[in-house]
Amino acid sequence: MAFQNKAELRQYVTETVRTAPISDIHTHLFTEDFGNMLLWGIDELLTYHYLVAETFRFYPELEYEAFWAMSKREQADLVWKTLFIDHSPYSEACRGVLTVLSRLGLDVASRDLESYRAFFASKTTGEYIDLVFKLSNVANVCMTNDPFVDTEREGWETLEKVDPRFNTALRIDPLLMQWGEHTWKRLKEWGYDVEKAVTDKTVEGIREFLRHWIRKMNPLYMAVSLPPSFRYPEKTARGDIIEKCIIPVAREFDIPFAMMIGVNKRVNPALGDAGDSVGLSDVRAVEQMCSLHPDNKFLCTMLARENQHGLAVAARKFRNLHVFGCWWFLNNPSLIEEMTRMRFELLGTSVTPQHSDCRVLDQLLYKWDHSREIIANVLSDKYGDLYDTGWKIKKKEIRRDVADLFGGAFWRFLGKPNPIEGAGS
Ligand code: RAT
Ligand code: ZN
Repeated sequence: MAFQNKAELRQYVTETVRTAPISDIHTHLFTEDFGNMLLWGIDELLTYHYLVAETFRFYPELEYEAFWAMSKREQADLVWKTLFIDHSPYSEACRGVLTVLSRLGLDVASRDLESYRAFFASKTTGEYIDLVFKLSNVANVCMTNDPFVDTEREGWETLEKVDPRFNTALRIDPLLMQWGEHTWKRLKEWGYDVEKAVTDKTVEGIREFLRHWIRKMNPLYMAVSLPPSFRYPEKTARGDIIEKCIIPVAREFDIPFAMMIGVNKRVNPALGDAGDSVGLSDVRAVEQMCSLHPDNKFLCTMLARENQHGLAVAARKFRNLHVFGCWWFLNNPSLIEEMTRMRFELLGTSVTPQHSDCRVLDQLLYKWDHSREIIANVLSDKYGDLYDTGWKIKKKEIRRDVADLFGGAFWRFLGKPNPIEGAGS
């Protein structure tokens, strides 16, 4: 039955977006098998690096080392006192903590940190994973699997089967960003016949390394975070490794190369993970990549707000490019709204408007709740514009489109079946 008015249409869109299962295509979450690498609970939520950065702003005299020397619980206490009690917690990262508590049924009004701690202490990891997946209605997440991290590499040695709710992504930053400094030595230690120069022998060694991890992890894509200075093609070890190793191996296994571009790493190293910043990047590099390698697939997200329009236009030119997410400093309501509106106008449903980037499992609850609300609003406006032309949108078409935006378009781009059963029907 057709919608009688725009209010009815909006209500249906909102409900559909609120309840659609999601494939979250980029997170830093892990399965239970990886032990401590999977972060969850109130102390992890409060010490999320986004909140650590905000806390330091209130203490010009606090030594960075003094903060890092505190226990996790002490750090969380300080963040709570500073950002939630001494000041109002309306920054997006703070608000997120409160959304999580509220979604778990905890009494946010009580401001009783100890009672929240008691709630988490009563849960086992397995139980809590089930609960968060259920409450967030996220069907599956993609991990960030970095073989250069020792604990992760060791984890893979004994892992037999990966929990099907967790997909894998092979993350290769050190291969591209620090080859000449130390990565070549690590590969050599691991038995690959490589040298510092990117010679034919090195190329073959790196390819073997990639093949080994792709066979082991079965990743959906290979990913890297790149600085604003990234150009392509470029006459550097990085440019050579991309061209001679990443591109052919990605094609061999038919997986995309995901470029996350725009991070100025460690502008304030004392802040640790919170010390990275943003810079304007070159969309032309992405266009060149897509143009020079038409038989490869590329995923891309960029960190600077100013790059978003160019990137969406690039995706109109290159069908081997799939744009995703409102990344990191862009994951704020005002910017999600602006970017989503612009992307829908330029790309229709052939985009993945959001990923969560969760580092703490519980964050699935807030990141997706907040984004669902914005996406529903933008989508309602867009269908409303169609309604005004006399176009009669059907409910099943809305369900189809929403399923595309929450993973369907991504899986189609990969050329793999969407694991969410009956998605969009
Ligand atoms: O958003 C973040 O947590 C960042 O620290 C990064 O991890 C970023 O998302 C990345 O994947 O490099
Ligand atoms: Zn990330």
